[in-house]
Amino acid sequence: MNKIGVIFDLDGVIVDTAKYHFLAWKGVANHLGFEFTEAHNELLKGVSRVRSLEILLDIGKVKLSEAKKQEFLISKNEEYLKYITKMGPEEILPGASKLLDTLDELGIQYVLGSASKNAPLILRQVNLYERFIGIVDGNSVSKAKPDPEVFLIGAKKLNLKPEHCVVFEDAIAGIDAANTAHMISIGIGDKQTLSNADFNFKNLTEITSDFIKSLIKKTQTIKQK
Ligand code: B16
Ligand code: MG
Repeated sequence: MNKIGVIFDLDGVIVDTAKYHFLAWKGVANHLGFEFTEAHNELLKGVSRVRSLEILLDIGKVKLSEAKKQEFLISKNEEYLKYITKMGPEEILPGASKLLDTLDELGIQYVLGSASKNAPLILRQVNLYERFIGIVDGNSVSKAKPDPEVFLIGAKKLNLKPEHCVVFEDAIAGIDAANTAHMISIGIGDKQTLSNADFNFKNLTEITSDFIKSLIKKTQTIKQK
């Protein structure tokens, strides 16, 4: 059997931290005097912290000095950490632990590929940190998704060619990054939103051992081309 490896996004795939990002960004917006809705929050999914602030300021049509932006980036993260440090294993999204078990059984290694600088802390909070053979997070990359850097570093950690890596992602930018890296992209969430993905599932409970085995076959076909 040919070897494949898996790269998991964090927020929206393993845990739902978007709700905590929302509460923290809403606090910033309200402080600046405008409303920030859940629909606005959709625009921040998979996007880096700095880019998230730029999007939020565009929504409120607010201009800030660089020094003020830094202050808000720090205060937003402090607020976000209040929620994160209360997280526990019960917040692992349905199907995630079982999928890791399936990968373990099949001898398939996995790493994390997240935009979040808080990714190691979050994985520790939910007791999953030790299961990943590598973590690529917002601290390890110079270019954010949709740039493929985060996943290409992940492939190096897996010691695999990009064509043999499978990416689980919930954000358009992440699917685009995986596709640009020539990896197999799996969209988790709304099929229409993630129409660029090679495969689509509502959530990880739908991923079966047979599906993973079919991906192994698929990569063998790629090799024979
Ligand atoms: P932090 P992911 C992303 O996580 C979130 O989806 C995105 O909303 C957030 O802005 C980004 O991490 C940065 O997070 O402020 O903790 O560094 O989906 O790439 O796992
Ligand atoms: Mg995500």
